[in-house]
Order: sequence, then C-alpha cells, then structure tokens
Amino acid sequence: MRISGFGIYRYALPFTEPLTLKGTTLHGREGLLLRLTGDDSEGWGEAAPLPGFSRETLDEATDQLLEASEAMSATGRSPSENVPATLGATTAPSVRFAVELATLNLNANRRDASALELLDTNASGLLPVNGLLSGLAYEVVAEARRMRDAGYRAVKLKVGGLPVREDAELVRDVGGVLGDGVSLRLDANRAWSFDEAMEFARATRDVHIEYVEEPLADAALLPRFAEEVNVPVALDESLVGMEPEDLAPHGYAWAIVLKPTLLGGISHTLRFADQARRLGITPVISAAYECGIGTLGLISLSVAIGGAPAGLDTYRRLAGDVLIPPLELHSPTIDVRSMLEATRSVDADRLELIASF
Ligand code: OSB
Ligand code: MG
Repeated sequence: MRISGFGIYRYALPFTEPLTLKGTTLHGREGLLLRLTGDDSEGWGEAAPLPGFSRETLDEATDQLLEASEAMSATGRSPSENVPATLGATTAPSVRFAVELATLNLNANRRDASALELLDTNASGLLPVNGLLSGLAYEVVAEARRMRDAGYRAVKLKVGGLPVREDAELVRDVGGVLGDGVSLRLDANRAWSFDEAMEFARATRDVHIEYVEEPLADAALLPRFAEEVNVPVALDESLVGMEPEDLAPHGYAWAIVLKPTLLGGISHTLRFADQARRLGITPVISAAYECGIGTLGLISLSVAIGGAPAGLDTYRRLAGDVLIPPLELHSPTIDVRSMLEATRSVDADRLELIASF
C-alpha cells in the first residue's frame, strides 16, 4: 500500500472552564488533524502544540505537517517506510505524533484492527485514569472525596502555587480523604527551591504520596532531593529534549511522565518506556489536552507500555470534541476494547480544511 492522499484540518474546541498554565490563560484548545488515506482506508492523527509547553507554534506545526504530508504522498513508499524517511531531527514533537499516529491508524484500519493490536497483541482489559484535582482548596477536597467514592485508583494534584505551608496542609487534607486505596500524585512543575521542597516533604511526611513530579526549579538537585526524602520523584519537564538513552543517570526517579505531543511521538515514547522499565522506573502516559483523536492514541499507548494509571483526565476539560460521539472518559477506568472498537466519525463541521491532496 502507498499513501494516496491526505487532508490537514484545523480545530478549535472550547474548554469547560478557562485553564491557566504557566501564567497563560487559555479558553479553549486549538490543534491540527491529519487524515491519511490509502487502500480505501483512512487514518487520523493529531498535532496540537500546547502554548507554554511546546516550542513549535501552531503555524509552524501547520507548515511542517504540510511538508511531511506532501513528502509522504509523493513517494511510492509504504506508510511504515515513509515515517522514518519523512520525520527528521528538526520535525517538531507534535508533528511527529500526528504523522506516527495517522500512519498507525491507517495500518490498523486497513487490517480491520485497532492501533493497540498493532502496538501490543495481547493487550486488553481495564485502564485506570488518574483523576485531576483542580480549583480552590475546599473544592479540591470535595473533588477528592467524589473521586475516591467513584473508584479512582489515582488522582493528581498540582502543588507549588500556594505558600509551601498551605500546599502541605491541602495535601494532608486530600491524603486524609483518599486513605490508602487511592494513590496521590503531585506535580510541582518546578516551582520550589531545594529548601522549599524539603520543607514540603517534612510537612507531608505522614501522607502517602505516590510521587511528586518535578519538585525543583533546579533539576540538577533532583538526585540529592530523592536521596534525602522519602517522597518518590517523577520526571516530566526534564524529559523534553532528552533522548531515551539519556535516561540512565536518572535511576533515582520513581516514574517518568510521557507526553507524546511534547516528547516527539509514538516511537520516541515507546523507547522511553522501554528504557524506563530497564531502569526500574514506572512509565506513565499523560495527555496535553489533546482532542479525542490524540486521546485514543494515548489510551493505546498507555496499555502497550504496561497500563499504569494514565493522565487522560484533561479530556474532561474540553466542552466538545471533533469525534461523534465523543469519548466517554468520565469514569475511573477505561474498558479498553470497547473504547477502541466503538464506531465514531469525525465531525466535519468542527474542522477547517487547511490543505488536501
Ligand atoms: O505538568 O503534567 C503537567 C498537561 C499539560 C501540560 C503539562 C502537564 C499536564 C498534565 C496532564 O498535568 C494531566 C496528567 O498528567 O494527569
Ligand atoms: Mg507534570
């Protein structure tokens, strides 16, 4: 099979509530979809650079996606030969994710399989989702109670936005509500100095914390922090720009949080997960507010790398999706097979055509 055509589309979806990330408030999500066709089949992928996190802008991603799509459909190569030939060292992470996901989905669809079956032939079952806690302190505690009662196995709370003492108090309250049955993940997004992180760790000594992502402004001090405290550390921002082979010196980490949109696609993410396993580090897949197309890809990836609770609760923040019907991601676990086998279409009314061939 060769790729016989492509379409590049732009979407804009509102958030249910404004989202503030790194000081920028977003009211919705914009991104690109890639549709590849060949052998009477199609495969969709998503490139959605996240403002404040991605280095590429949406316009840069658009140009790169167009260039890659033209290169792929101009050759007689098969999609799997095409991907390594098309993606170079300068291809932006979100664009790599779109090209690899669309190719994977195209290959799956023409064999009447799901993307997951191509990634991992034995995978099925239930995938836990880590619930995202947000809002003011009293809302966070109430939401934690709701998630505990709903059966979430893991929840995630952002810290570092309040004075350390207040953050620690909130974490103690949330930990008390969750009890032992729900694991508590924290994410400081590099907000703390070494001393602040130490103060936080001391003040939450009695709380069971699964891990804290990126506690330190100075990531070079992470090994020392991990050695001195009993709270496990996870890497997120530290992975951007890193090659999977560079993970070896980071054996002090308990988990790594893999965002294919920011890291550079599917093959890169799988290599990171493989390296992590070798080092005894748990790989966790996490979303960057992708729409349903990207999110379905992340579900398959999460299962394929071992099924740790996945950071997919960002999807709930979207007030609508390009998929009809939208994904049902309101519960603590995903029934993977029925999620991937459900019939869905892409809502043309929500898309603006940028280019096609
Ligand atoms: O810091 O982990 C982050 C989403 C977009 C950008 C950065 C982050 C996130 C998330 C995703 O927190 C949700 C999750 O990991 O559960
Ligand atoms: Mg993080």
